[in-house]
Amino acid sequence: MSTATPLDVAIIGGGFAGIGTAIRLKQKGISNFAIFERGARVGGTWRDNTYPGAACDIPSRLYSYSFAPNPNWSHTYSGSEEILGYIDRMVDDFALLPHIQFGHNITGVEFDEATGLWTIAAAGRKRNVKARSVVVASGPLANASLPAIRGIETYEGHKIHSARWDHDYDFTGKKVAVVGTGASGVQIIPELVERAASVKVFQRTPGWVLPRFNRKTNGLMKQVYRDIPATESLARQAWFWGHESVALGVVWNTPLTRVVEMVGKAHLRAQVKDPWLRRQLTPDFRAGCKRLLMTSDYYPALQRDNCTLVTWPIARISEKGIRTVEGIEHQFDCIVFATGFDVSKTGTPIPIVGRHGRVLSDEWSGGAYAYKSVAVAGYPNLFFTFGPNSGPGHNSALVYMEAQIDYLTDGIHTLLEQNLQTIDVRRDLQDRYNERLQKKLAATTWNSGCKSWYLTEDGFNPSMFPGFGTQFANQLATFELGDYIATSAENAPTRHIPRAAPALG
Ligand code: N01
Repeated sequence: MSTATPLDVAIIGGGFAGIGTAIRLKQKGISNFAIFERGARVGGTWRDNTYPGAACDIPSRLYSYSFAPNPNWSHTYSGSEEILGYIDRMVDDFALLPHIQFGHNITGVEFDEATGLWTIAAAGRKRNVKARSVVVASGPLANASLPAIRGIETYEGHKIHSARWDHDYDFTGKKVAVVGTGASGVQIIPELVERAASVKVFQRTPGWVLPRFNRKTNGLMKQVYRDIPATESLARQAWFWGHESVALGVVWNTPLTRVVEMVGKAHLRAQVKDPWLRRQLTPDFRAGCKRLLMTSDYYPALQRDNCTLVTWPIARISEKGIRTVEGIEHQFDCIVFATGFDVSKTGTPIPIVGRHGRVLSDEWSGGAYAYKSVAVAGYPNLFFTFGPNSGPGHNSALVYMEAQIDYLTDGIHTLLEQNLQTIDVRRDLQDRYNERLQKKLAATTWNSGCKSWYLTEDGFNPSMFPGFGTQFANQLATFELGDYIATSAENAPTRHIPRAAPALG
């Protein structure tokens, strides 16, 4: 059974991308939309990642939307709580709450050729919702991933994943292990050494660590940002161009990559005096290949008396702790897994069935691809945020997200205003776009030989955009209907404006 009147837009996910999409739709006069959120509050990755020390390593003025500026950021870089507060505030300021359906875990979307509508199904709900267009805004870092280490299920102590923090667990006096030294691990470790009796850090691959200088924004500056909004926008521009300039050394494997590495090595030398520890912490891959780690607290934390770095590979997890390959069993009260996320690079976040029963996860089995990261031929009126090849290595993900949101909401606006039944991206354009993209990726640091969550097992890169943020935004600056095959809607559903988003019963 389905609800009678179709939505104009169904947005899947109430994180940064879903909320940004909703704001832009409203600003374009589209209000017949719903956000389906599986959790009980908005915020996505910033709702889920509440581990101690969780913060963004991109300056807040740039890690926010230009259409929702915040003059009140407390520091250059903000913690997760402040970022979550910003997302909550956007919901209030743009009156989005009536559009949000919480507790709706979308289990699949399917296109119907006859009506030109998508059917959206949610777990445990008998009724489906129909929508003329869908925005998949569920994000790549939504599903926490425990590593497939032998014996992990036999461990009798406490297990915590960084993205599912247990705030009731008291670390005081505890023997703790941290597995993983990526962007999350390096933020957690400095906090845990303050609380636990001992911390052993299990490092598989040392990353490139660059210093991060966080400054408090004083009251006067906040006042200036509030009173003269142009200053806030100027500051954002300055941060943007500063990050853009880093692309030359981080995105591409160039002589400037060596300069980034020199900065990383100088930081290591300045903070770690012991040559053996320095050696253990020295990366053996090009800077930028894996995500750069921005922290000035990590190396000092590792050298605290109660902290030990373990570089022997893990053989298995036992009932009492972690056994490394040389045969030592390290015993713990608690193991913290900062081991990242289950990123769907070769499938789709939810089952997506397009024209003539085609299944997107089958088409993406060798690696995901799309046209300009947002649309896929054969799946009309459906758009992705943070879709294939939209990741930056050097700039703010929100700048990239904003460009996608503006483009796809223009597309939806065109669909509705011209009363089209479908807009389906041209396959020839999509193929040409991806051929060029993959050629360009070959010259980037991400494809220079390390293993990361950006790549599939076969080394295909469906994650990152090989260029400057400016190029990414420019390619999405105008929604060209000519790039799509459009069909008119003789019997397109009549639009109506509901008072609140429909729940799936
Ligand atoms: O996850 P990761 P993360 N045995 O996948 C190790 C964003 N983020 O949660 O490098 C032993 O990067 C793994 O080792 P290796 C950001 O986009 C942003 O830290 O694969 N170790 C690695 O050290 C980031 O890229 C912010 O050899 C194992 C770690 O676990 C993304 O989230 C802050 C293992 C996983 O690192 C993910 O970051 C935090 C095993 N079996 C996160 N399996 C900002 O500030 C995995 N590892 C914006």
